[in-house]
Amino acid sequence: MSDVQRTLVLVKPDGVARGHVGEVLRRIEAKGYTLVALELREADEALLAEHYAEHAGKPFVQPLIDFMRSGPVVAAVVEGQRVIEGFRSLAGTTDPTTAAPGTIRGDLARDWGRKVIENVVHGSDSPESAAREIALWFPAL
Ligand code: RTP
Ligand code: MG
Repeated sequence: MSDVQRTLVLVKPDGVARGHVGEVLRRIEAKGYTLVALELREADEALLAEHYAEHAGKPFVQPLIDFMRSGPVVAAVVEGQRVIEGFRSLAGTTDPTTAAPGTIRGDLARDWGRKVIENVVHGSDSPESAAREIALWFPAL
């Protein structure tokens, strides 16, 4: 059964600063997914507080927002059959130290001993999150 989805992908400031934008997009395209929107931008506090609303109140949320404001991010909407799950699989698990080699986080990220986990990319975790996040980052879509 057809289950074409859209997901929000972010290349986080660590990924942009370390020159991994092309590599992340290359992996998305090599997998066969389609880019439907793409933008380099600086996210503000309000956008990030909304984006991370599910984490409100957790101790890492403000350090996370500060990290996400430390430089530009690349925001993309990516489309494909089961792409939400598929991109999470390409990204690897949250902690880059143990993320599997071959995944974006496993190959391109590591623990730098900082306040928040820096792991190069974000991907929406469910159809509901994807719809909410795409509306937030790309309201014209
Ligand atoms: P993401 O939302 O970025 O795709 O990552 P995720 O689903 O794998 O992880 P999530 O639990 O949603 O956490 C969002 C991001 O917050 C940072 N984080 N830091 N204890 C910590 O220092 C901590 N826990 C989470 C990470 O950047 C994580 O990706
Ligand atoms: Mg998440």
